[in-house]
Amino acid sequence: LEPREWWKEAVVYQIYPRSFNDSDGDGIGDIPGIREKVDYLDHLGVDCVWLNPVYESPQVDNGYDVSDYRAINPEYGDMDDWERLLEELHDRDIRLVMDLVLNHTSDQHVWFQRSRDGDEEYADYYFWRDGRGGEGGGKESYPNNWESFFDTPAWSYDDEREQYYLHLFASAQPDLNWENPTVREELYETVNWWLEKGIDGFRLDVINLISKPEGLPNGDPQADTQVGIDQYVDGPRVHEYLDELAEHGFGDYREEVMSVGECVEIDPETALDVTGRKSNALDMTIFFEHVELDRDGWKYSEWNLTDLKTIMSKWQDAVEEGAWVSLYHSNHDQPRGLSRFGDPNYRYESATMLATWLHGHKGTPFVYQGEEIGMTNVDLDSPAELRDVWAQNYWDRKRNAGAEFSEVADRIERFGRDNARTPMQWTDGKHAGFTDGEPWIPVGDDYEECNVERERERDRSILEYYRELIDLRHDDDVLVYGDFELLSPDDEAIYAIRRTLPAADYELLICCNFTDGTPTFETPAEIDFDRAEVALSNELDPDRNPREVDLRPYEAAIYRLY
Ligand code: TEU
Repeated sequence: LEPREWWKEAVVYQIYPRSFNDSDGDGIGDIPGIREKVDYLDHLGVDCVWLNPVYESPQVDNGYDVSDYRAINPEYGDMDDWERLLEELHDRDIRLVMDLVLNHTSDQHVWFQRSRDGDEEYADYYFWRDGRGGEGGGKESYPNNWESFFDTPAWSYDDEREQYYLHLFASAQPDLNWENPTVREELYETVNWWLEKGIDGFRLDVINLISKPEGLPNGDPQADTQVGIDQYVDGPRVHEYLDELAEHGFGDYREEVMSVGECVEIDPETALDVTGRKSNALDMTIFFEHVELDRDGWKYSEWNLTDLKTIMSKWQDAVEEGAWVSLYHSNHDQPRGLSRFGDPNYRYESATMLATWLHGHKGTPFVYQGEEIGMTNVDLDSPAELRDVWAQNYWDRKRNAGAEFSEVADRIERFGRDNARTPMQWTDGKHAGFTDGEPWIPVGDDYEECNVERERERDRSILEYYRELIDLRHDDDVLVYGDFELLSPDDEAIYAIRRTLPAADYELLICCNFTDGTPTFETPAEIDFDRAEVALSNELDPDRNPREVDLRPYEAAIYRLY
């Protein structure tokens, strides 16, 4: 067995605080609201909570624009509330991982304010550049041709400092200049400050964007995604910075904490580099290839199951070589996995199938709030319902080019980030039990049917299935540490996995029907079903001999083969 690590054995539950539970009726989720649900998390059996940013922030990007790293956003509560939450989680053996945004701050951060005011000490905290052809002018005058992740140029002009500043996300999120050693030290101190408060790790936001190449050279104008991506992703000093972060930021906490790096555009080779081969700050990466399968920016592109198999297998090979990963199909940036890879018409079957499929791989499973009750994408009635800055920018750009909303609505409904950010559906009561006030974002239409309370009343519920799946992982080393083998790679309907561990006296077979049809599962000849035991299944009659059986729509099962 490879060395045991708590974060390999754990299931992580992701909380998007703005939309989880509102305790004070202002329509915005908060930390006391999370505390009311700690027993819910305990019952579900998760081992760790990843909390999206709760720091002081003007909330242009819902907290990814931090104005004070050491204060709690007043809408969410205060530091006492946060400390109490930590304590209550720890009382139930649930760990807490904070989301650190070190690539950029808010433009309301005092560092940026001073930097824009021309304060000497802060002058180089950010990337300030003169325009190329006259100040404040059009596109031609930007310092280079880079574009942001959010559908705008990567530069904005500041009237005060009379220069452009770089932002790889919204214009209210200026990029920090990691070239400046003082900036780095400030950030490492912040990291250490949080660790001393007793947290159990970090999810590091867009951590592979922190190093920009010297001279900020132009990007390839023909790039598939935004221009500049070939320059600012995995920059030249990224490993040096990561090692420094591990040493100065994590320090003595390095071994015990979990460190998850969100790495945009990452491939398996780079994942191996950042999880130990070249630098040592990350235990695992969040990769993107599987959630980019069906899209090209805002455009839909057809996908099929064999492509998903190819991508996942490639990443499972990387895990085998040492690049541990976060396993997820949903998060706060992605449309709901159930709407995307499953079928809301088969809510129970396809939500549980996707869970089985995901947890069947090698890596640490992440459950995004609402996934465990089968929440889906939402309809968008008008641009007034848009909350996400990225979707708003996209719509602005299209509108300026003369488009009608109806021309972009489909795409935003399919891929918009607001899909994942609607309030958690607790009950069939007013606003789904999320708030007594007016929710900051509309509640999903299906809340009467899809909510925690209803799930608890059902004989077979998605919620209970998740509980059992998580429980299964807790005493199954094969599920955590077993080698991964993909079976029937060419099958377009069935995704089947075999997990083996030399030390165990059984192996696992995970079988998932990704369709609403009834395909036949032709078990590979080497698999002996004579002594198969069903560990978990979403099928009422799972004991029928799985060899050459017709699967039911979205059927999923985990078998133990002795
Ligand atoms: O996300 C980075 C990122 O790459 C996404 O914005 C991505 O481009 C988009 O969701 C399409 O998949 C992180 C955070 O998770 C996100 O919420 C923040 O908006 C962003 O960084 C900036 O901090």
